[in-house]
Amino acid sequence: MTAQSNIYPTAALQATDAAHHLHPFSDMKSLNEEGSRIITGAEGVWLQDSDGKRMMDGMAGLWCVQVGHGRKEIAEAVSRQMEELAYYNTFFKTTHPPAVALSEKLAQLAPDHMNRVFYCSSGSEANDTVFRMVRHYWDQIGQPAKKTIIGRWNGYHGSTLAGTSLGGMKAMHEQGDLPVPGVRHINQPYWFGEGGDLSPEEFGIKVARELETAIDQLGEDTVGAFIAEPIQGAGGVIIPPESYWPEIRRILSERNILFAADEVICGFGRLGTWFGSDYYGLKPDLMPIAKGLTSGYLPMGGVMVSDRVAEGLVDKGGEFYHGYTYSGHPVCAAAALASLDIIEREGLVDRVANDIGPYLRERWLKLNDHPLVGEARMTGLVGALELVPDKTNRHKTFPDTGTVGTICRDISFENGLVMRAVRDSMIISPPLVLSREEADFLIEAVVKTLDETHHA
Ligand code: PXG
Repeated sequence: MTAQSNIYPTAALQATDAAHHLHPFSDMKSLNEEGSRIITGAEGVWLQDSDGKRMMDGMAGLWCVQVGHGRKEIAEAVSRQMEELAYYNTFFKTTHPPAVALSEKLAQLAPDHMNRVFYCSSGSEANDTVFRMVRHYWDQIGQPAKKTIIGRWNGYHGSTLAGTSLGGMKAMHEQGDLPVPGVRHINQPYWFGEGGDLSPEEFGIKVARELETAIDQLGEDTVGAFIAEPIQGAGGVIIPPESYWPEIRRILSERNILFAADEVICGFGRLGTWFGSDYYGLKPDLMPIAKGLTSGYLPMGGVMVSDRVAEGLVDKGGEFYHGYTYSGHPVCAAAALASLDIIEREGLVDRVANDIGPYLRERWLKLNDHPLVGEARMTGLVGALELVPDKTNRHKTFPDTGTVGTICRDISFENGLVMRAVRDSMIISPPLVLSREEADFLIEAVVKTLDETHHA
């Protein structure tokens, strides 16, 4: 990265930003008082801000920059596609080469029984598509009563009406009378926070069986689908106990409902497999994807569809009245193809499984010894640290939830590492190109940050 420090008028940009820009998920009053951090450039796993400060991007942007920042191959592919065909739609019996090529590529990468994709521009739109597709599918095959979708408390599926509703973020539901009708929630497999005195394995079985109970209470003939992230991301990197997914798989195999695995974060190598579903041996009917699909270089999402669902959507005939102006956008598709090409060429998925993933995990799990850490967990390249007031007692939490997490996050920034705080846990999800030296830097920055937070 060329060092262009201090050529940006930070204060003036902050003032204009405060005057005109409403940020997502932000308390605008306090943000405007404090001033936004202005990111001006990025290369590999490193960010640079308007004051010339260099920081490691421990969150891969927002869980999406799989191939790292500043990849010329993507910029060039995008530029070429812009010149050739910057936009055309995929409605009204048309398509274009990038959409065709990407669809074929995704069908090749996805689990064997998933061979089709419906495009949109984000993970939220992907889950709105899931919502409508589930109902359309059951209508098509003559079971229109199967409308209810079961999600999980503290799951995250986006910010649109359907995304918010399927997700289980109570604070989001409270703003505007959500969820919409026809959505139910069961508990999440969050052993550290909610497992009580059960062992992780007992707890995994217990919460999985809530799915069985919910289906039976609602009546199997009224339930259309269950939606879940293989590992919950925004909810705090909730890695389920080992007993959880096998028990869910059993329940799904005995009940006739669809399963949507939300792969927006777990997809494209994050867990050391192409999809989280591969990691856990799941057999989804629908797979919402976004983020890592283009490594965040351009906005694109989609829903991968199983052959079973395609029977209802395709073979039965009839139009699905659903689609977006930018469904399959040629330039976004070109970015996706270029990013997937890098992931394949550089063997990034295998690297996460067998090289940098285990390397970072071994060091991350040692953080369990720190006096502030109740649990360190990591799968692939996504991890969390539970900060606690008393490491001998998992049930004790800080009195003002979120305060210590926020302090720790701010100290981490100062130490040159961007981590995300969820309540009082610290999250990392770095780019898949992270080197061993960079992993060492990350761990050192975390140790320093934990020490300083502990003494703050
Ligand atoms: N599903 C999952 C599993 C997600 O993590 C979405 C859907 C929605 O995607 P879009 O592209 O509409 O944002 C997400 C997004 C955070 C954070 O702070 C997480 C997400 C988005 C923004 C912030 O952890 N996840």
